[in-house]
Amino acid sequence: MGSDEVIKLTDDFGARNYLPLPVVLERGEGVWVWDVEGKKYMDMLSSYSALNHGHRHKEIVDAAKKQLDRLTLTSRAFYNDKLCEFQKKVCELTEKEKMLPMNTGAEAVETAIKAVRKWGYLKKLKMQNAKYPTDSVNKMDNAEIIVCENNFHGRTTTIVGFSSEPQYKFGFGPFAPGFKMIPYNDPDALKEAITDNTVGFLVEPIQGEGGIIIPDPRYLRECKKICEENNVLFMADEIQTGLGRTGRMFACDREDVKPDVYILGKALGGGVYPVSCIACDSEIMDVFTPGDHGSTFGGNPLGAVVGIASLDVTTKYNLPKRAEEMGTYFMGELRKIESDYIKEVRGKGLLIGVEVKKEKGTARPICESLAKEGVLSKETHEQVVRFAPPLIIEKEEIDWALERIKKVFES
Ligand code: IF1
Repeated sequence: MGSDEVIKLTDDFGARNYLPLPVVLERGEGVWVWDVEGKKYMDMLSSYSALNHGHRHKEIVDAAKKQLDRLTLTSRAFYNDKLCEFQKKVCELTEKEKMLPMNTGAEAVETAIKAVRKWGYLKKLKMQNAKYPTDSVNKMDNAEIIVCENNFHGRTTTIVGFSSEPQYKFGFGPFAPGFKMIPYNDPDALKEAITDNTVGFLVEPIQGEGGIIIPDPRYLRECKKICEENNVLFMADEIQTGLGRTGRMFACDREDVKPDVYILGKALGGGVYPVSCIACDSEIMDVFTPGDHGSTFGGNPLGAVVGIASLDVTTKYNLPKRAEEMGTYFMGELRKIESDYIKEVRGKGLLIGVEVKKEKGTARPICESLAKEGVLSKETHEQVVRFAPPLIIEKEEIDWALERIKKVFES
């Protein structure tokens, strides 16, 4: 089928919850993808940072293929022989004592919310002796979690309930209580918002969907200190910024901040399979007792093998360092482009945003022109063109993209 027919069929039988660029992809390899007419594109979105390893990384695909011929799913009613190795790897990487495997990022965020709330009730809000099922669950309804304006943590109704983006909320209420919103990049706002009922602070080290918003240096460190002083858990959503994207293994590493709870996803699945998790010490994770929480696919052996391979490839090829080096080069070259469309080029590692001046319109037409030139990107928050190529990208490939990006921005 040609692109037009695929697009029509997709629109005829599918929900209209996206407005994709008119590009119909059928094959991917490394940083490259091909459409059904055989046109070649460079993928500079990486599925919003889930493709840090590029399309179909051989070592990840080979690991998955081998496991597909052995065992794919057992549920957690039984053990499997791969999850333990994946758990150990994540704990070593995050220097945390325990991890809990889930599938999508939103599920990991929801898991972190449940862990931190229950930790709050049992270990902070004076309900140490609360016993299930004798104690009324309804008494446990005062835990508060602080979130930031312009956050993006996923699409479940609990999560969109604390979004500041009206469209993500419109028509989906009523929303879960117990969340308080503060401005991003303002440690004093955090200090003022904390009450005796505050159990957690949920934050993206860099706001992706918010438009690649990079907080001041020391922001994360100051917030971590405020959390420690108030016995509030620091929950880092590293689903998009983690695993090398921003030039360090975790974006929190830039400020030597060790979150109380890591929330991971996207690239953890190697661009092959949905894998997410939270990682934290036993003092928090042990609030979960058998039957408290779970999921059909969380911790399945196929996902575990893909997760292991994803982490092995990330460390073996030192993808964080590559992101730092290639990102510095890429941003340096982007900043040399002479164009009265460009308001600012910002980013960390290979999470880069080019902000288009409002008076010149939105970023969408730029993304459409870039796609015609063979560069796939995506606007974020109207005005920003996001460039987030796979971390395996070579300098020559960046130069290939720069030629076309220059042509679009200079024309
Ligand atoms: C869409 C945005 C990016 C995330 C962070 C949790 C999640 C995401 C920091 C949830 C997911 C995705 C969702 C996808 C587009 C993309 C996105 F534009 F929506 F906001 F990357 F910036 N925390 N982000 O970025 O993970 O449940 O999706 O696995 O919803 O269209 P998920």
